[in-house]
Amino acid sequence: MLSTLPSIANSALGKGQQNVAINSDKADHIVPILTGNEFDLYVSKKPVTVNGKSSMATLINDSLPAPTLKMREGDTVTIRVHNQMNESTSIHWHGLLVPFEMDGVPGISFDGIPANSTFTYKFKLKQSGTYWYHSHSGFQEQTGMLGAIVIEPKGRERHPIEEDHVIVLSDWTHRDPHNLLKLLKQRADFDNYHLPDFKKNYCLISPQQI
Ligand SMILES: [Cu+2]
Repeated sequence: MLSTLPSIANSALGKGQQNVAINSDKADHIVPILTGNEFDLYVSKKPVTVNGKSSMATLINDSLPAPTLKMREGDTVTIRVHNQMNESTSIHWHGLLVPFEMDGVPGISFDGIPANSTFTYKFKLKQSGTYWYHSHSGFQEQTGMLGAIVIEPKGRERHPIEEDHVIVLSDWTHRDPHNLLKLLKQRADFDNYHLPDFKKNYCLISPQQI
């Protein structure tokens, strides 16, 4: 299975590299795929360059978006999340049926993963399919902390396929997400350039009547 991100990014960070260049006009971005039943995810804040402009991102294993996790139904998976940031973090396993204490939403069943510490998630996979995971802390998801999960069925695929591709799509803003939320609270249509234009639409239907 390949996990590709055409038209968003060109490369994950190389080891020891401090800045990752993301070019929306390059179509060769490959997101790392981690497989098995034990995973180590390292969360860090690093500067990324998107379309020539630098901003801070929240990366897992230096990848934007986060690596695709490939698992197998019926396995018990152990996922160690190493928080290398000076702020707390969390991971929500979106759509997965997990024990409540493994759900990963701070304030409900756990307190989050404190700065510079490790939390180990462990749960049995009771389902198969394609899902995603993301931070549930601060604006870390908005700054790149999200990725895909693929759980292969225990038995045979219902519809056998030769190749499986996962595409992750997300928005990117150079604006600080705290600031963006503040602006959206002041004006709900802030940054929305696609509002319906009644006059223009009506013109298309009946130009002579306007
Ligand atoms: Cu979620």
